[in-house]
Amino acid sequence: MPNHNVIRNRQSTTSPVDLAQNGAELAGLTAELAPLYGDQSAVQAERYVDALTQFSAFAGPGPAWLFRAPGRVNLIGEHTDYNNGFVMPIALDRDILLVVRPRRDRTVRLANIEPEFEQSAFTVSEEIPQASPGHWSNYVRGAAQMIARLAPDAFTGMDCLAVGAAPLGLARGSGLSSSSALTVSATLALAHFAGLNLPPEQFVQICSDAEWYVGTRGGIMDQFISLLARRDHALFLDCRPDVNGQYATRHVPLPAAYQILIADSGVHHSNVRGEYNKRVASCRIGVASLRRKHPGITHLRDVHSIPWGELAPSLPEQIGAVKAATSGLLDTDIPGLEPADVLHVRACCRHVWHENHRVEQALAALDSGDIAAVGALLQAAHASARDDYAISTPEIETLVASASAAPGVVGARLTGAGWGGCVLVLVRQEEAVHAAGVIQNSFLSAHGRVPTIFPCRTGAAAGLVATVDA
Ligand code: NG1
Repeated sequence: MPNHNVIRNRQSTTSPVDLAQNGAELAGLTAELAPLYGDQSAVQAERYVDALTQFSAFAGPGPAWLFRAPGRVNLIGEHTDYNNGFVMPIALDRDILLVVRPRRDRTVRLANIEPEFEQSAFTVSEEIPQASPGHWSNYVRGAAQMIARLAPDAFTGMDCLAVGAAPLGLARGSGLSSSSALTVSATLALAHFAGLNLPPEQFVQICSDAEWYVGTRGGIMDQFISLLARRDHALFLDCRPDVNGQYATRHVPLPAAYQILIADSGVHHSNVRGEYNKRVASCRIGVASLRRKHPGITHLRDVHSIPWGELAPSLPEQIGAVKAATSGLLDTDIPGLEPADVLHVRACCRHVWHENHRVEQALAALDSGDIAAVGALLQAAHASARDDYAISTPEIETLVASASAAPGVVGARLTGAGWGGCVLVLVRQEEAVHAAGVIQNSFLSAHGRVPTIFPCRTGAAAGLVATVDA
């Protein structure tokens, strides 16, 4: 279980308010946060102090535990994780921070530093009812239910203040995985207080199950990169476990002469989403259709080495949700799927099959330093996400088109689930600022506002940061 404890049990008697007013203390905290945040640690120290101040107003003075989990951007490999395929995410230095204190009465009390996210409370059990659909507390409820099922007697409760990074660009639905960062940090806290020391594979599965509780039939990419992040590296992850339930991973150094920019379209999807689950359904129907010729396969990944041209004729171009269910091609309940939905099975499978190959090719190109090839793969991945997976939007298209034409840019693509969110731009270091200006101007002309663009600074893995007095 990750445990950074960079601020080693800061048991000073200094209150957060004193800390904020005491320049020397703040400088000390900044230094202690440097291993996690590098040149952003002064800003982060202020964020931490603010968090502790608000936590003591919420829960009263006393000890507090600080857990954090990073957001992520995905270099390449979109919608492949739940097909047991390949992905290559990068952890961001933008994270979700939880300030927590355990309770003994099986109650979880939740507050959020952003006032638009209302407070919530629930009793811990193996069947925790959801708050209203889309309520932020559902991610913590899901995590608590999973931990309670695993250790029914160990877990008690907690007071918890969530500190998002929305002002830092980690808004919900931005495709930077803030929902998983919340789920991972909550699971870290809950497992910690339940005395559970879980292996990464099991931890990741619990987090993923917690997101299924919320409603998204997602994969394991976000949770893995959160746990295994390494500075200045992407993570190549094979989402198909081996016979022992282990996953193959490899840290891949990012090319030093290049910068990744993240351009936020400002259009944010809700993570409880029928459109996402429709794509999941299309892939499952694809597998069921292919099973007639290739019995025993469970995921699209299992036909990775069979040429696409041989697979395509077995896949329906499209099929209605009702027909898929009555003909036995879709045997599980998928939240958000409506009887009138039409599923574009062949195009979805075509995206996934090719995207898996693109991730492998991108890994080889990064290994050999062929950045032009990486850029071409990013462009191809975007075209496939737009044309075959149908997850782009006009705002995303403006960002990708203007980035692709900007000087020094080698490739740009939609990153994350889609339907808005962010675009990743790979650009030569020295031209990054200029390219960002070009993209912002084009977007302003097309949509009447300036999009946020920020450099991707890699972040550290999720974990317990410190225990402190709040
Ligand atoms: P976003 O929406 O970017 O956080 C979602 C899924 C991922 C993956 C990507 C698409 C969850 C928690 N996250 O990520 O697993 O499928 O879409 O590649 O479901």
